[in-house]
Amino acid sequence: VDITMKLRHAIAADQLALYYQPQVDLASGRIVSTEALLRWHHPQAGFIPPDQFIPLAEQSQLIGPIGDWVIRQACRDLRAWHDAGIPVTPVSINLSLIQFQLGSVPNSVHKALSDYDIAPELLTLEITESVFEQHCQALQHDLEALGTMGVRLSLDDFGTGYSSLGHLKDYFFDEIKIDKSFISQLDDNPYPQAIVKAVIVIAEAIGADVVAEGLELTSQIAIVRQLGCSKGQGYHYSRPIPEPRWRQLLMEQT
Ligand code: G
Ligand code: G
Ligand code: MN
Ligand code: NA
Repeated sequence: VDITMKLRHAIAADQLALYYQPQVDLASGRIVSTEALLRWHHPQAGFIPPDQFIPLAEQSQLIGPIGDWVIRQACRDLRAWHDAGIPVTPVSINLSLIQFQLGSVPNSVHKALSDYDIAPELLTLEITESVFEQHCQALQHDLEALGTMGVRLSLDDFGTGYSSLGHLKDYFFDEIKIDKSFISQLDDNPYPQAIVKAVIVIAEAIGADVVAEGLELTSQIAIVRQLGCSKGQGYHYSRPIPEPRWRQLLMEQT
């Protein structure tokens, strides 16, 4: 309750920040895109991890304004990089189901893209697979509207949810992210390898890109590449970093 009160003031008090984690082409090691991850620094309580405050934001519906802040901040950053002459890559942001239930997502995205004059294909919306576990009237319609708008849609944490394949039948996704729980087991066991291979084949069949998450070891990178995955992210390449360092990385790559 106390922390929810603090969270209520976090936007106005300028305590939120987007960190950026590179997504790389596994063959060349080049950065091709990035995932924006929300961070909250409270002046007294210190760093509060998203695993703690996102659920509170969802319960209190603060995820509405916080989610809108994330959408706008990603577009603001894209605009700033572009204006600084930095060759930008697409940015992925994470969305919560509650944001769709609150009914604001397509409008917020459309307004942010238009206010900051950002090409829709520079924005990818990650939706975690668990959103499909609860009924949400708006979801199908909103995802279609967002797809029509031209933003990319990504199915996050793939393989961890209930009835993963059903979602691929009912919705269109440009990208599938293989959950890090599969990647962390790749070395030990043939079954995760078989499953990752199958996901890559399914993604190819439906025309979706695949991103391997949680790459920490060169051995994991070698295995996912051998299985046909061309893109990944993880601590091996970089942790999520503050915007100034991300900007530096982008500039160094030119
Ligand atoms: O950054 P980290 O790995 O600690 O993130 C923990 C969890 O918080 C992940 O599931 C991630 O998707 C989620 N998360 C991070 N940033 C955001 C955000 O901006 N919005 C939502 N809804 N979830 C986020
Ligand atoms: O749920 P989602 O995939 O959006 O969350 C991404 C989370 O995974 C972020 O909190 C990020 O900090 C974390 N993450 C990114 N790379 C790695 C990694 O290589 N290993 C582990 N354990 N976590 C990672
Ligand atoms: Mn994600
Ligand atoms: Na994920």
